[in-house]
This record gives sequence, structure tokens and C-alpha cells, in this order.
Amino acid sequence: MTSEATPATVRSALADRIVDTLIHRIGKDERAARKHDWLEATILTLRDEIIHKWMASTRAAHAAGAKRVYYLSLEFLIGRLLRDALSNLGRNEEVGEALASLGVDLAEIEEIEPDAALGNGGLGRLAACFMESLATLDLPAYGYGIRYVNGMFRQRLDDGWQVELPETWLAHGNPWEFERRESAYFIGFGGEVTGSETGQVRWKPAEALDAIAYDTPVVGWRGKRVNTLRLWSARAFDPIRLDAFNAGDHIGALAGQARAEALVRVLYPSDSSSAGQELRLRQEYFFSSASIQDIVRRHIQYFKDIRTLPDKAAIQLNDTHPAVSVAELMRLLVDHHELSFDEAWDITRRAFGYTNHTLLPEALESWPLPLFERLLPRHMQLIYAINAKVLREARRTAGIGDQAIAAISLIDEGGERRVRMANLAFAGSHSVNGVAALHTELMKQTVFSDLHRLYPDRINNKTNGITPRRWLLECNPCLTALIRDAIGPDFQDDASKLKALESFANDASFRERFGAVKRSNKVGLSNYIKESMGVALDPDALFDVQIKRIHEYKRQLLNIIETVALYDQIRSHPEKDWTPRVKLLGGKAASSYHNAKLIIKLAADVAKRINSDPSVGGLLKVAFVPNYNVSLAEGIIPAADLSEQISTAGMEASGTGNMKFALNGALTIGTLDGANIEIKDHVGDENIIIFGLTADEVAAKRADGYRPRDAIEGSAELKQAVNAIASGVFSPDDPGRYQGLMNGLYDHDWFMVAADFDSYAAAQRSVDARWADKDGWRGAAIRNVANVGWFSSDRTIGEYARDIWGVM
Ligand code: 26R
Repeated sequence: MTSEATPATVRSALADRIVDTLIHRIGKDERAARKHDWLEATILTLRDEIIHKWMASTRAAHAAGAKRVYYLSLEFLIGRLLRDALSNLGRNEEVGEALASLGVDLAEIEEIEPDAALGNGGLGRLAACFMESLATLDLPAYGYGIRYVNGMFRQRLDDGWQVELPETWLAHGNPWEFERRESAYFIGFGGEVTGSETGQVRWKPAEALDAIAYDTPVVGWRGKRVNTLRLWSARAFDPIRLDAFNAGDHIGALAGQARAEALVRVLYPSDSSSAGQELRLRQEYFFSSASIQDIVRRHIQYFKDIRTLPDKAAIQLNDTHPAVSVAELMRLLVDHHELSFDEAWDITRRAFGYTNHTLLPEALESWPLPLFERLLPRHMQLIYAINAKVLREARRTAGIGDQAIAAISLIDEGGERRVRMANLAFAGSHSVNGVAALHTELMKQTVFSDLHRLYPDRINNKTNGITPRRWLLECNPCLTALIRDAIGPDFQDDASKLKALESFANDASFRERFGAVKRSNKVGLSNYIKESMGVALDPDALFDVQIKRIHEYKRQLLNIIETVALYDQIRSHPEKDWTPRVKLLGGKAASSYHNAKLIIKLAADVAKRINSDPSVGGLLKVAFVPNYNVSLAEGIIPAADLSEQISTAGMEASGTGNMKFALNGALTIGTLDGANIEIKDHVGDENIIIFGLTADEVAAKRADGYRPRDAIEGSAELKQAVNAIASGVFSPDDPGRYQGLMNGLYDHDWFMVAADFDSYAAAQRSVDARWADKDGWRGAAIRNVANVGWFSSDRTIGEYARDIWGVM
């Protein structure tokens, strides 16, 4: 191990415990131990301590008869856990010293912990922030999800092309989790329903498997409370068919286990188009059924009477992926607990809340009716019954006609019949929320307008938030220390107290120190990029960053085209005083999303050309950082000066990266979309750079028949850049590579890249001018940090707890 670590003379009791764990649980001595062994021994030792808090939390909730929160999510993008646990327990120094006395560097072993990447992007990361805030606010809560063997794919760039590789995060085992073999639930698929006429309904599934729980502790700030993230794995009911095996069919005899393993094998790496695979529906039902059975079992065990479920359990659906839970709870109440349909429906609606995370039509889940019926015949019956009830209610409501009825129906009748999961979730919940103010308004006006007319009190807003522990205290220790020096430690317990930093924006010496912290973070990132990509960056340049999933609505293309235009300007006017700029991009494209992959390749091609062109004199550098993930975000965000949040207005439900950047002292260049609007309200117009069409203007332009060709023809700079890309200036090996992509701008440009280009380019030049005024820039950056405490997920969870769950 590292030789720099200075061995202490006396070993602490903690160091002894780590060694003891190493010997007895891993089976190695200090000399044989490798980095991974030290990591595991450290985690196991820490986990032993966490367990006591964990059990105490559970006992206290039980003793109080407390209502529990259940957060159902097909994604949890939690990232690494060691630093998080150490920091929240306040044990960083102590553990660091204990390891140092053993010749082990804590930072080094933290770095080899794999990311738990059981999610795609914003929705999954939000679920992880929420889990941490629930524990921090001392609320008894369980997260429920799937223990994917392969989470988010690892992205490699082969000559600029994305290649997806399986991420084997469990290769070294997972020391955080506890397998609960005793918590197994029967999950059925297919088969038939009998007895509908006689009243005694029975579903006899044709296939079955077991759901097995794996529990991971979630430690809140200052270790106040430890909650459980319960992830389900699948096990064959019949792991081996001995008769078949003995008859020589060695593979076929194991088919049941193979089928079970396939179910939890992969996270669908899609965050745009509805993944229309049968396996995806099976995953949704598998984890919904296991979770609802677990919730009902716990309720009966503690409170005996199923009728009190909504008083003791708040179940939140993270988008529609767990929406089949509504039908599953109905099934358990009606078929197993023998409640009347109406009583079951009342209980169900009071128990569930639903959060919508996107209005993109292609992301609104619906399943072909024949598929749904074949896989879940009893649930299909119940959905018809629910639909009948809802539509009868709608008929009695003034102003709801045939068209509205068709929009409210749980069954989409236009074309091939489909089950609409959003309508099921909406009808089956007492609360339906959006994730930023604009998004919630658009929910009311567009996708859910008829359901909103029917249930006008149901839609509410809960603007997203981020945990300031991971996204400030852990990822930016130098800035944290600086803030503590200035305003004391209170902000660590209450992010709204960051407000006290505001006056330091005018303090020249503080600004100086703030600039030094930012610069040291930029040096750190530059070293990483130099080592991993071979690209040298100037830490004194403006670091302009766009990191997020690659999607046309997020408009990485707008950023890249503007970069090309700037490149052109710098070459044509070398005499001007250009601001040195580094353009960093990163993000994964869904494996089937052709244009998104092409955009990555374009970024790589543009980077190659610009970085090797001596005529820009190092004034502009471009890098597409491969394999963007939570851990990389923790390194990049503290080093950013400018945060790109440039989605077409009306299309980004909220965004959460925008909040992380602002909290770390980057200025936002952005559209009036999602939570950008609320960030602007908090930091003030002077401290954010807003450009482009508003959501209303986008809608009006689309309705009027937008002509992107005219916009391109009308902007010399844009036309020049688009034509350069289209004609192969950046792809001499394949000059036609980007022709289609650029033609798309001329012909359709659904995302209004051309319409917003001039406004964006002008905003970027205003950024250059601001950057020249160092004091002004730093003052604005400090005002961002001071004013975004409101975007803490503690505030968001507090609102859910009070308004939706009734637990605060
Ligand atoms: C149906 C399916 C394949 C699917 C669609 C969409 C699967 C996953 C998604 C992900 C969507 C719902 C998502 O991540 N939305 C993001 O949620 C964030 C947290 O609320 C927002 O900040 C972000 O704006 C939004 O895009």
C-alpha cells in the first residue's frame, strides 16, 4: 500500500477492529491484504457500528406506532457509499487515521469503491438524494427497488463512438448489503383467473418465482437515523429440476433459475422512449408485487387491521414504473383480505401518491393490452373495474364530454389498445405532483388537463432538491471549510443558513479565497483529464460544463454548434481579446438512440479538430469525458465555472444538476425551463445568464408553423457553423457523417436549436465579458452558493412529508 501514510506508534481500537475484520471476515492478514480487502474490511467494520443505529431506528418507529414512508422506484442512482457514511457519521478523520496507522490511505480506497449505478439519470439520482434526506429528517422510510446485477452500462469511446459495456459493480461482492433469505415473496405471472362469477376470485399463475430482499443501510446526516433501502433479487421457485437433470438435460433443468436471473439482470438503459419489452413489464410487476406484499405484511404484523393501512403507510410512486402497484394492492385487498371493491379503492387511493417526472410523449408508459392481460390477467380485470368507476365519475362531472372521457380512460383506444400507466397512477393516488413549478403547470395544461378537471385538487408541486451532504460537504471539502470559516457551521445542519454568506460576496479577501478554492478544484480536475484522456487544460480558463444524459431536448447540439461558431470567430479574429475557455461535455446515450450517439461522436470530432489546431492558441479546448457517472460528477461539479442548462423551454421537468452546480459556485447559462426558473428567482437576475424562448413562446412558435430554415438563413454565424459540420469539416474521414443530423435542423428542428442560437451565442459573449471582471464573477458565484440552500432535498422531503404523506 501507500508508503506516504505515516504509521502511528499506537494503534487505535478502531484500527484493531479493522484488522480483526480483515482476518476473521475476509480471511487475510495485513501483509496479504490488497486494496479491495482493506476497503471491504473498513466497510464491514463501519457497518457493524451502523447496525446498532439501524435497529434502534426500527425499534423506535415500531414503539411509536409511526407512519412509514415507502418510496417505490425502479431506479436508485446512489453512487459510492463509504465517504457518504463516514461523513454523515462524522468519522472521516478517525477512520482516516486508523487506516493510516495501518499504512493504508483512506482516499485511495474510497476511490476504488464501485458506483452503485442502479439508475439512468435524474429520476434515479433524485431517489438517492431523497433516501438520504428521509434519514436526515428522522422519518421512518423504506426505499424499494431492484438489485440489478448489471446497473447502468459503462461507456467507452472508441474513436468517439459510444460503446456500452456491462458494469459489474458486484464483482467484489457488496459489503454494504444484507441478504434476507427469510424475506421471500411469491411472484406469479400468467395463468388464469377463476371464480369471477361466484365472487371467490382466484388467480392461478402459470409461472412463479421468489423475490428475495437485500437491505442496504442509509445513514442520515449526523447519524441521526438509519433507514433501509430494500432491493429485490429473483430466485427460482424450483432452482433445479432434478428429474430433468438426471435424465441428462443439464441445461434445461436449470432454466427456471436462468429465467429468474434474467429478470433482475439489467437496468433498462433508456430514459426516453418507453422500453416496450415484456421483460420490462415483468420487472415492474416483480418489484411492485414484492414491495406491496412486504408493506402489507409489515402493516398486519404491527397494526393487525388492514383497514388502517393509509394511516400507517404512505406509498410514493417514482414515476409510473411502479404504477402496477395500484392494481396489486387492490388485488391483495379484494382477493386476499376480502374487502369490498369500494372499500379497497378508498384505502388504495389514500395510501398512494404519484410523482410525474416527464411530459415527453415517448416517455409516457403504456402497455399493449394483450400483453398486459396475458401476463397479469387478474390485474387486467381490476383495471377494467377501476376504469368503469372512474369513467362513471367523469360522466357525472360537468364539462366532461366524450373527448375528455377518452383522455381520462385507463385504456388508450386510439389504434392498438394499450393500458395507460400514468392514468392508472393518477386515478389510484390522492396526490399527483410535478417536480418544478413550470412542470406542474404544464401537467395541468397538457397531458393531464382532463384528469385535472375531474380531480382538481390532486395535482401539486414539489420542486426537486439535492442533498447538500454529498453535493457540497463531501464533494467540495475546501469550499465547505471556507464557508465554515466565514459563517460558522450552522449551514451544515440547515442549508438555508447559507444565506449568511451573501454579505461575503462583497468581501475582497473572501472573494480571493473563494477563487483559490475554485482554482484548486480545477487543477484537480485538469489532472484527472490529463491522465485519463491526455488533454491538457488551463486551470485559469473558464470551465464551461454540460454533463447529463445525451438527449436532443437537452440540446448538447446547441452547445457544440456554438463551440464551432466560436472556434470560427477565434480563427478569423485572432486580434481580439478572447476569453480562454474549456468546454467539457459528458453523458451517456441510450443504446438505441441513434442521434444521441451521433452527437457524442460530433463532440469528439469537434474536440479533436479544435484541440489540435494551433491557430486557436489554446484559447479553446474541448473534451468529452467518457463514462459520466455520480462519482465523476462529484469531481467535475466543484471545478465548474459555468453550468449549461439549455434545454428547450418546457421540456426539462426540473433538472437537478442545475442545483448542484449553483451550490458549488458555478453561474448558470440557461433557458427559462424546469427549476432554472426557480433558481433565477432565488439567486437574482443579476447572478444567472438567461437566454432563449420561453415555454409559451416555444408552444406558440410550433403552433404557428416554425420555419427553422429561415432562422438558419438569417444567422450568418449559425449558418456557417451548421454548413461546416454538414460538409464534413469535422469528419474528413466520412464527410457525410453529419449531413442527416444537420438536415434535421433545416427541416424540422423540433427542439428549436436554430430559433435559440443567436440568443445563446450572445449570452455566451456576455459571459466572456463578465469573466473579464474577476471580482464581479466571483461575487456572483458566491451569491449563487448563498442563495440556493432552498434547493436542499431536506426542504423538498419536508414538503412531501407535510403535504402528501402526513408524517410531519
Ligand atoms: C418509460 C421509460 C423507458 C422511462 C422514461 C423516462 C424511464 C426513465 C425515464 C426517466 C425520466 C422520467 C427522468 O429521469 N426524468 C427526469 O427526472 C428528474 C428528477 O425529477 C428531473 O430533474 C429531470 O428534469 C427529468 O428529465
